[in-house]
Amino acid sequence: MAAVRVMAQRIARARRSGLAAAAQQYGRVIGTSEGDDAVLRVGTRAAGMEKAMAVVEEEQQQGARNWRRWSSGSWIAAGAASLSFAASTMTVAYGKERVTDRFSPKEVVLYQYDACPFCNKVKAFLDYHDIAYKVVEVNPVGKKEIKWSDYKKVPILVVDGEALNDSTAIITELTRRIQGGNAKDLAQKIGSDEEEKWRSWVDEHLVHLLSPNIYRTPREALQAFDYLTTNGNFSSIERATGKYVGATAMYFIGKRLKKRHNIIDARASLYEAAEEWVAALNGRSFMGGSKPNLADLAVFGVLRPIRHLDTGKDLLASTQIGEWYMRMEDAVGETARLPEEPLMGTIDSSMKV
Ligand SMILES: N[C@@H](CCC(=O)N[C@@H](CS)C(=O)NCC(=O)O)C(=O)O
Repeated sequence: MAAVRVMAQRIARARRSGLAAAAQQYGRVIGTSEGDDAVLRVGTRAAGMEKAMAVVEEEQQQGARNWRRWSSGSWIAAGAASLSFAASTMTVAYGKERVTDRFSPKEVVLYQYDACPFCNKVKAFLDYHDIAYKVVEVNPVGKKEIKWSDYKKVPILVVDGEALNDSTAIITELTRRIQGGNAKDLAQKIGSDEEEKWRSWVDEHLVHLLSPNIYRTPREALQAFDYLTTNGNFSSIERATGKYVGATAMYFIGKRLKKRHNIIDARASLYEAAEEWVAALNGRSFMGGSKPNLADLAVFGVLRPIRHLDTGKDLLASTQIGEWYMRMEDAVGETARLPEEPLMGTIDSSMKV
């Protein structure tokens, strides 16, 4: 238990140095901004968490014991799903929908957190339409990269100097521009009723199932934070401490969010949502028919960052969503993200949709 005591002392030090507040920021990366106050409260309570850390330690040991057995089982299932998919789609190839003839901005810059589901919705849209974009990875603790913006969440998409906020609004606006519609005509219909209904379902239902799942157990919370801190923009001190402080805080927050959204069993609810989506496809390759529509891109976008976590692997192995998911991977294809280079141009933050 010495290790647990050391961990509790470290967390207490982290609390004093303001890292509990940082945990709040880490948690938002995948978890959305809901439950912020709760994250802070739980984070600052972390000093007295010997018991919780003992659970983490026990879970980690148990996890290590089960790891080989678990992961091989899950890979076999995923492998079987891919094989059956390969067999069933041998003659069908899905591809991007290129729009450069209708929409070709000079510079598109996405301010994001790499693992944020909303940012990944926007990336799925840009990748699928092959709209080249640069990425600025925002540090969730200081957010200095978006100091210029009044809007303090990500994603923010800057299109030729004009800042667009909110994933759904960004995608709607880009679609309107691709379709050549009038940007000011908000009544103009973008998609079918079905498409709009399922886009809302993603924002109002599906995203809320992510945090309770990826932070479901202490081991999964650590796995998620390992991924977040490895891929996100963090200083080395934030990276070293954030994983433990953040994972601990989010483990408890995941439980609160579960309650808030009336989720009894996080995995069961996620599986149910996946089956609901597959049922809505009703035998179609995509909700959009032979090619993805905005609902397909939204579901795919929010699931993509959890794909390689336990939640994502379980989801593909335990539900029928795998075949559609792989068709989406095919259709969305390679990323349209440009290699990094210093940013040019100016940002007009007063122009928003
Ligand atoms: N409705 C927004 C939600 C965006 C959102 O909540 N983003 C989170 C990251 S996943 C965020 O920026 N939270 C605030 C923060 O990190 O301070 C959208 O669809 O873009």
